Amino acid sequence: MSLKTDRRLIPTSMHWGTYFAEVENGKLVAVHDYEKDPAPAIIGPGIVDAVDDAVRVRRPMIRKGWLEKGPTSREGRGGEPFVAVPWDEALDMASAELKRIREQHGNKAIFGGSYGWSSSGRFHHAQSQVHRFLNCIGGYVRHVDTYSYAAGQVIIPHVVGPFADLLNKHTTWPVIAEHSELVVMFGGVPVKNGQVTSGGVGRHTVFEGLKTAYEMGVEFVNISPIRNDIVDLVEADWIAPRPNTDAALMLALAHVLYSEGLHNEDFLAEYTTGFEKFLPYLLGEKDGQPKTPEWAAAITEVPAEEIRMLARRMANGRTMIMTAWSIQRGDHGEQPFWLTVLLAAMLGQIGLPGGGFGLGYGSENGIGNPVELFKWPALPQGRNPVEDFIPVARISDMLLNPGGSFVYDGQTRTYPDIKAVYWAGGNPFHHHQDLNRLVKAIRQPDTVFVNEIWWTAMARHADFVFPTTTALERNDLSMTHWEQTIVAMQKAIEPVGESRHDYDVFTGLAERLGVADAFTEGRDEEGWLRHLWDQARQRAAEAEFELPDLEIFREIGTMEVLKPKKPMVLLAAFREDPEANPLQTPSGKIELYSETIESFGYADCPGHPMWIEPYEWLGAPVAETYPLHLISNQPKTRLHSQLDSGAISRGSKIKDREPMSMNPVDAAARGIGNGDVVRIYNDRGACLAGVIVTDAVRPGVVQLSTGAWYDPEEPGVIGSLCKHGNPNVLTRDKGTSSLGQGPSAHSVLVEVEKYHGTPPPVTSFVPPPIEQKA
Ligand SMILES: Nc1nc2c(c(=O)[nH]1)N[C@H]1C(S)=C(S)[C@@H](COP(=O)(O)OP(=O)(O)OC[C@H]3O[C@@H](n4cnc5c(=O)[nH]c(N)nc54)[C@H](O)[C@@H]3O)O[C@H]1N2
Ligand SMILES: Nc1nc2c(c(=O)[nH]1)N[C@H]1C(S)=C(S)[C@@H](COP(=O)(O)OP(=O)(O)OC[C@H]3O[C@@H](n4cnc5c(=O)[nH]c(N)nc54)[C@H](O)[C@@H]3O)O[C@H]1N2
Ligand SMILES: [Mo]
Repeated sequence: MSLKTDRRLIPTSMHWGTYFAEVENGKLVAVHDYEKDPAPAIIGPGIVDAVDDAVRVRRPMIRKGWLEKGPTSREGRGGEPFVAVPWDEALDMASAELKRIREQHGNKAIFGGSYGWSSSGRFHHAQSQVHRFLNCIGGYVRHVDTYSYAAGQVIIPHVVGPFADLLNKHTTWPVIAEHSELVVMFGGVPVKNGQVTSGGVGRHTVFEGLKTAYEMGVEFVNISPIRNDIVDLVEADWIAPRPNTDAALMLALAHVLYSEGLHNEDFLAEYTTGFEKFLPYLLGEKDGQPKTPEWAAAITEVPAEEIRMLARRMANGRTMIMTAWSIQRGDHGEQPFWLTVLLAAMLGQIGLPGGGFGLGYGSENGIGNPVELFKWPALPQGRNPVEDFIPVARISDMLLNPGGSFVYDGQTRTYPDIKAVYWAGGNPFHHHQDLNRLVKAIRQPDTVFVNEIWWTAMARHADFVFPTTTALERNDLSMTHWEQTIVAMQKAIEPVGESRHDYDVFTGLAERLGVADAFTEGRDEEGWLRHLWDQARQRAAEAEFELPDLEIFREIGTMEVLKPKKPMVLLAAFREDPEANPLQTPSGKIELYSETIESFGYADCPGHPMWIEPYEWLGAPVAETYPLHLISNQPKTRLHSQLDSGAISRGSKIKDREPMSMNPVDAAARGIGNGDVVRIYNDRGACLAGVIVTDAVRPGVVQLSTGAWYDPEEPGVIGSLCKHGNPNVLTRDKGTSSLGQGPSAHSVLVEVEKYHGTPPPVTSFVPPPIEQKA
């Protein structure tokens, strides 16, 4: 159906696809997939009922204790009723409080890190909005890096150069199909994750990429605790090591390559530095332990002979090593990423079509998706004069230890003393580890401000909740550098309840704080969209392609642009001429030993890659008490916590709980059957879940996706049982290492028991108690 024949089909974009919204009498009745998309996501229709469901925030809200007693009443956060307040009053009070905090404590008392995925659309992007607003009032403490790949973002620049640049230039699927003979995947290539690209998706190409490669004879090896991290179609061999032992497995592969003379010495000499510094460790000359397949077999539980065969197979032809981002989201997650590069360097195929390595194929649709690189315009965020920052996942540490010190990538810094937290477009009660610790931490600041669409757990732990619109309620432009599709997003329905765009919330605050002109530059939504589109057209002209004027773009709704002019091969230019195209590392080469990292003196991330035991894994002593490794991977039916209240996600639940997969052996040992409700627990917390018994999960491992809305039995009480199944009540809040300080969500052990009796009802999709203002 095209826009021209049916006026009620309205183009829009979400992180999981391009859609045409069908609207009847002002109500969203369906979203139709993009006709050029070969494999639309299953997530999409979840928006249809969620968009105006009972758990939307419909009016500005203030926590009752805050309204009555002001910022001294912090203990009630998360457990008290809210009071619905008229917009003007709420904005007056919020701006007065921001003013007080700035005057008494300065802007370095405001945390505006505000991590999160928000929604697609360049103008209404909530993070850009909140950062721009906070910069207009004098700045804020920011975060660096992401939950997705923080450890990778810090280690990779020391080894091969800037991370974003590397991701942008990954070898594309068609090249892999044509040239690879073997694809070895650590963490698989889960098509479920390829449903999304941050900023929007046009054509979903992961499945088609895998299928074409398979049909052209490429062989696949899936190294993962979970078999269906790769589609059955490609008939991958499955190797299921204990979770978090990939570094040991990679070292043993390197040992075989070296001891059997299968490594490429010329490549190592010409394109890398430091192999000789790593070698004594590999051979056990320093610690007396050669990193042989037998050594790795005891750690990984993969038979030594299987490791040997795999190494030989990898050296036998054109091999692409793919490592999922998940592999670095564990304790010492820097190591397997560094070792991925090292293994590929030993094979000597980096920069050749179909060879080398890739980080995050399948983690998002954008990796390997053929698209010519282009810098689309974005809402300018202004300048932030505050120098303080934290590594993104150190939020609880910061709130609980003001003035305390932390290390990060060679620096020693101090945690600021935070009095105000402002969140827009993210959900820390989804993304952060050890939620019981976060419940405690979120009580430290004087005041917590949140812009939210729904009553997420973050909104419930705020003092001020400003109801915001979804992308369907506004006009925008979707244009992202990992996709060929751009979309003239158009408002499909009126704002639900009294919700406003983030832009209008911040304009209201900016007016009261005397910075409206700086924030708006005199533009409204339409003014900004024209401004951004003009910039896009100008840049396009410079890059020698054409974009029409906005009216025409809106008329056609979507466009395909930036088809690659030639096949893309990662690091091809470097390989062709390393002198002319050096890497942005100290040596200009791939660093298999880093003098810089060595100089930091970190025991948990030394100068060359190593196997360092995670704090929790199946080989640790605590496995006697908690014998199951919990994999809290990305959900198939939603994006993180987004659309958990919608029909698609709720349709996947078991007795209203988030599904947890476990091996038949582990289930039988505990008297647990398919469809049972279980309690998952460790020393940090407990949650309920509904069981799927399946041999797709390795024994000793349970899988519970992220994203079920945190639903404490007693709201606001630390240690309360999560009735719904949020894995972050179980995960540990520890940085990957002194270097990256990334989240280590994939390193966690638990025990599981059958839940007897009637489980308490799930209440996450019912708003908290709300009182009307007298
Ligand atoms: N245990 C465990 N935890 C993990 C992970 C893991 O593997 N295991 N993965 C981590 C990773 S990789 C990530 S990226 C994070 C993701 O963490 P988040 O990005 O924080 O998760 P989302 O659920 O996408 O949160 C986005 C929030 O923004 C709101 N929102 C959407 N659009 C708008 C808007 O326009 N305006 C406003 N004001 N709000 C909006 C949504 O309603 C939602 O509540 O989670 C991390 N957490
Ligand atoms: N549908 C959907 N897609 C998404 C998201 C979503 O929320 N929903 N989130 C998006 C985001 S923000 C990100 S960052 C990416 C993340 O992409 P990834 O980091 O790749 O995602 P995960 O699902 O955490 O992990 C992928 C697989 O790695 C395996 N794995 C976990 N730990 C280990 C280990 O120690 N060793 C080995 N060998 N394998 C392991 C697990 O079996 C898991 O299924 O996904 C994106 N895609
Ligand atoms: Mo992520």
